[in-house]
Amino acid sequence: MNYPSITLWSDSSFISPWVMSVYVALTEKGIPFTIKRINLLSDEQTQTAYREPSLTGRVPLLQIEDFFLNESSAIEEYLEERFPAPEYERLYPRDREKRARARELQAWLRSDLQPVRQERPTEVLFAGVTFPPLSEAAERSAAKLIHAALRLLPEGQQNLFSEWSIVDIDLALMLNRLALHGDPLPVKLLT
Ligand SMILES: N[C@@H](CCC(=O)N[C@@H](CS)C(=O)NCC(=O)O)C(=O)O
Repeated sequence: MNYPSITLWSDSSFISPWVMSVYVALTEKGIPFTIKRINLLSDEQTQTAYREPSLTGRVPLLQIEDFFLNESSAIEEYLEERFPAPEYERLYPRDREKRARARELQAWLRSDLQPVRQERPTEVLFAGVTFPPLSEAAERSAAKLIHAALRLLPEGQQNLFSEWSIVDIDLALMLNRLALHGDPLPVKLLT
């Protein structure tokens, strides 16, 4: 197969969960790609080259030939259409309603739970950094996350939708902000 030239742009420290999600999506699809790193704060020359084609100036940014796309879940939906199952690994559930639920969860994980994201940043995941105990707001936010995860995860299963999907990665990354920090989680979510 003649693959198009694909580049995934990441932050230079590899601490973006959204870059990781797209990295997993590309890897699961089995498509060859290269990674370019950008120092979002200081590397002016790279920033200029990066910012022009990027709509949002954020990472991840996917480049396929001369097409550029930001926003991790939009990238994943695009990859799913462009490299569809069964030839390539499926990223989203087969079933329509489960697929809708998966998109719902992706949108929610990317837009809500700000206190957890602030007080348990991804340095917890990728650098083992520890932070002060959760504030009340973060406790409430964590409780919402736990409630949703318990409700969605079927008993005795490791995947949300009875088959692997990219949303398993997104949810695991969010839960691991708490788990790897030693914040309490129900046993069902730890195993
Ligand atoms: N909703 C976006 C979030 C992207 C995002 O927040 N990226 C951060 C790194 S984790 C970033 O680029 N921050 C630098 C900036 O906003 O200028 C996605 O899912 O791709």
